[in-house]
Amino acid sequence: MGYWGVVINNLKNADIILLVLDARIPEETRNSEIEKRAEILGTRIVLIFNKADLVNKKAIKELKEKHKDAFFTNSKKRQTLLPLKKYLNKISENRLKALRVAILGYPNVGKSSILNSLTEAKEKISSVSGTTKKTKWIRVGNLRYMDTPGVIPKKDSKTKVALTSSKDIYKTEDPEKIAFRLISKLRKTNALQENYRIKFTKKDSEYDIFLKIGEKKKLLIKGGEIDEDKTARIIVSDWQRGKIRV
Ligand SMILES: Nc1nc2c(ncn2[C@@H]2O[C@H](COP(=O)(O)OP(=O)(O)OP(=O)(O)O)[C@@H](O)[C@H]2O)c(=O)[nH]1
Ligand SMILES: [Mg+2]
Repeated sequence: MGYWGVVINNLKNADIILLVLDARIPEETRNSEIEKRAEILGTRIVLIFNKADLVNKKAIKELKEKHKDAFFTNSKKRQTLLPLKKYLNKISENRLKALRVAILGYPNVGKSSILNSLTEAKEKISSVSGTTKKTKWIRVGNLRYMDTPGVIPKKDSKTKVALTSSKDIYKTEDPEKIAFRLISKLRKTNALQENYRIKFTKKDSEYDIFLKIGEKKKLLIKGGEIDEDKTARIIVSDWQRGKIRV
């Protein structure tokens, strides 16, 4: 079965879908292919804004207002999963058959971490994307959870895939392009100033900001110039590994 076939199969075997998003970039980590297909099948989708610990309170508040039915989690802290657990228990309680809960989303958003925190499962988690290779079922009482490999929409560009932490930056060509895109996104927040302790103004280009980070981190090549390849990989890697809060 091809990749999309596996996804369809997972969707068909689910009574409810937990679509896990990276709360730092929720729009980029939604998946319209999955959402459309779920709508056709009539399967309920619940949005989970995971890695909420990496997002400032004001932004979380705005997201909560916009997505009243969603859940906000830090899957490393079990108690943040309690409202979701309660919600699932409630819908599963009077069912004759166990409620099948599929955990779907981009690679690396924290699907397996969520499963581990919702249950006593000990699925492998890692900052390297593509950790979960096969669909796996875990049964707890009247709930059957399905952990799934991450899904990247077919139409996604390479840059977007790297931004969503789905492709390891050390295995990517042209890391500068991805770093510039990330800087362009993050410069609207205080994330870069706070994380790298740099200062810049509206007049600075993405490239200027990029060089300031390389300089601050002393990423130099012989002759004192900034090592641009290394700087790009470090910035994107920091992002992918959750070291940059927004
Ligand atoms: N800060 C933070 N990091 C998280 C959170 N959830 C997961 N992570 C980290 O994100 C990385 C990916 O977590 P996984 O649970 O392996 O993600 P996944 O979606 O199962 O990934 P694949 O199996 O590759 O599709 C790991 O380094 C986790 O420690 C969270 O809520 N907050
Ligand atoms: Mg996984």
